[in-house]
Amino acid sequence: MLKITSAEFLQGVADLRQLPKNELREIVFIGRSNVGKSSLLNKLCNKKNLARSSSTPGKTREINYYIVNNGFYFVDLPGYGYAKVPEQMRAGWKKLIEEFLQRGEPIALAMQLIDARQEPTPLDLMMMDWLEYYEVPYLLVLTKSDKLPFSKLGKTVEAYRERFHGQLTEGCCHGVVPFSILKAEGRVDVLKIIEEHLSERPQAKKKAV
Ligand SMILES: Nc1nc2c(ncn2[C@@H]2O[C@H](COP(=O)(O)OP(=O)(O)O)[C@@H](O)[C@H]2O)c(=O)[nH]1
Ligand SMILES: [Mg+2]
Repeated sequence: MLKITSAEFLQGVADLRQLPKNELREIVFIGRSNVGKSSLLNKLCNKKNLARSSSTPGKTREINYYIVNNGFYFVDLPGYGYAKVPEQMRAGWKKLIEEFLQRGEPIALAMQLIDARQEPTPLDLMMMDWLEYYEVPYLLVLTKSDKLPFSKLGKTVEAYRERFHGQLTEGCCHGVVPFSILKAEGRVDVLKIIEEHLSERPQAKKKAV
């Protein structure tokens, strides 16, 4: 299993011209404000305050780069879905995220976070459509899984698998993993999948036969 030995904040990026010069492979974290993105990042790295759990949701409009093991990046995309964000800022957010995803190759894997207790929001579904469109492989992480009773959680995971990772869906979803910061449920699974994707070389895009 992947062992994280170092993780440091590198820089915030508000414009793609500011991307880090050293092009390393990226694990990208996506989700609405308050879904548990910072908590997941911190837990994976076993660092309490690597990613700040922001008290003002929707405030971070920058893409945050963290350098991990001096070999790859964790990339925290700005959270979405915060009601008080002005329309103009929302348009800026869309443009930034789409341009970011279009780069394709450096992205080894995206983590799409959804609260285990909730249905995907329209913005979650839009994000997943973008991931499919730009052929970005992604893992669906169901956060705050401790808040559901065990049996309900099992059913929820199954329902998500069927919908996004079933035999009939040939898309980019590479799995569904429940996660909780209490007892670090899901940490090992997530780290294993990250390792698999980092060791795969970027390939030419699949062509339909
Ligand atoms: N019970 C529980 N609470 C969580 C979990 N993950 C995050 N939270 C809480 O949810 C809130 C938002 O988390 P945060 O990581 O800041 O979300 P972000 O806005 O997506 O970065 C915080 O109060 C966290 O303590 C979890 O697995 N279980
Ligand atoms: Mg955060």
